[in-house]
Amino acid sequence: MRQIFTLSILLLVTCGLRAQTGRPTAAQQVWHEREFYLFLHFGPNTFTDKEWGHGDESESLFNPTQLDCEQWCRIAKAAGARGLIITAKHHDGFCLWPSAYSTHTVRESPWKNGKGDVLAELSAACRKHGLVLGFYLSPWDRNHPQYGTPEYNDVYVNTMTELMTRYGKLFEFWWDGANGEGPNGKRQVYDFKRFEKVAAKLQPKAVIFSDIGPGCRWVGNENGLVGETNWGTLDTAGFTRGAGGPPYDSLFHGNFNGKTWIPAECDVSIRPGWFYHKEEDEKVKTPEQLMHIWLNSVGHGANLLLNVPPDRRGLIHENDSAALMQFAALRRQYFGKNLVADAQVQTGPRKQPKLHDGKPETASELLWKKGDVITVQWKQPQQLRYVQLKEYLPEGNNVTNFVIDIWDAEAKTYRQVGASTSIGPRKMITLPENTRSDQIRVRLLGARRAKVRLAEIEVF
Ligand code: FUL
Repeated sequence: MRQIFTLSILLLVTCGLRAQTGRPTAAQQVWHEREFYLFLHFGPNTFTDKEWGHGDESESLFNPTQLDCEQWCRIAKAAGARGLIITAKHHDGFCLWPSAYSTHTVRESPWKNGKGDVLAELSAACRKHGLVLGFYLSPWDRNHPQYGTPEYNDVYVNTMTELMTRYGKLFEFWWDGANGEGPNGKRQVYDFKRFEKVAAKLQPKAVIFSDIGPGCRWVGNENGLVGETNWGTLDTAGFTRGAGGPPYDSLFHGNFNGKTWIPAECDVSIRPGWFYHKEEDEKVKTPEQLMHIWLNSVGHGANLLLNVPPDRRGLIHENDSAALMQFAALRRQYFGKNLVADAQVQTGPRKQPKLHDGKPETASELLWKKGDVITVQWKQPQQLRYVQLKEYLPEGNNVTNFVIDIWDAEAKTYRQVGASTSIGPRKMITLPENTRSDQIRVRLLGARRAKVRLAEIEVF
């Protein structure tokens, strides 16, 4: 009896641990598919030209003249973004919704005579345009009188509850790491354990962003770049959010032996600042700069959160919108035609239809130790520039090392044109310019285990 009891405890513990052994949860798998979404920094700073408001800004400053969340959504959609995350509250404490737990909100502003709610308008627009929605709720609050006292944790939970119960399903929730002093000169000791519980209860499918997750991790920089070697796993033991976060290297690359799946999200602004400043109108990133970011974020298996701050009108500025449209056109031009559609894909004599059916949920098992090599063969030589591989997501990252060769018809031999390490959700390899061949092959040189499951191979 006792043995059975011990055995079941052991089983429970092992199964419990398995859920923690570095594989994405169902919610994280859905999150990975979001790939690219926009960040909206908007609030009093938009009107004062600051990046970090002090919290003493008058509510009367907040008065966008043409605020139009549908314009934001139309632009996001046309840019190929799948959603939006807005600063419901930044460090200055101003709430873009009429919170019952603050007196520093849209309700106290002249916008719509205090009857407006930016978040309600945005959630309606997102629903209409088929986009997902997320909120940034800064724990640091330079306005709230209770900041720096235990009561502020109640305030934070209450505002979080408003956000998580009023505006429909959220796909992500953002906990920024900044923790400065409040209006009374005190710093807050955040009750993150409690915040996590509330989030898990109210929005169990929302992925929570922070330096240590639990849903996804900061990548250690604000340039929109993640390491070419990018493990979805992270070790959080001993680390806290903010100043006590994991070292840069861990955030940038993940931890190969990390226990928990906490994948990277790359956040970056299309302008030098996070908030709109007129003097930055000519400093919007070019489509080529955005493409560089894309290849080094999405192309390395991370999600990309690109900030496009609305201006004082409450509109996305023409220059930002133009850059986004050209960036989308560039992606269509680069990745519009997957050449694998007209190719034979095999490992040895075995055809591998699941590797190029466009469905990441179907995968082929490869025995890399037995030398399984994927070959992609065309009837005619092709101009080749990018190869993208995807592992079967429910199993996390397993490949550790692979190379790409092309058949060199003149030299009658294979020639290596690319090599990399992790794959996970995605890995895009840029081949040398003017690569031309009728055959490429992918050789797996290392993995965590003898069998790996690949979901897709794409060639552009
Ligand atoms: C940082 C904040 O301090 C910045 O103002 C901005 O919101 C950025 C995304 O996160 O930590």
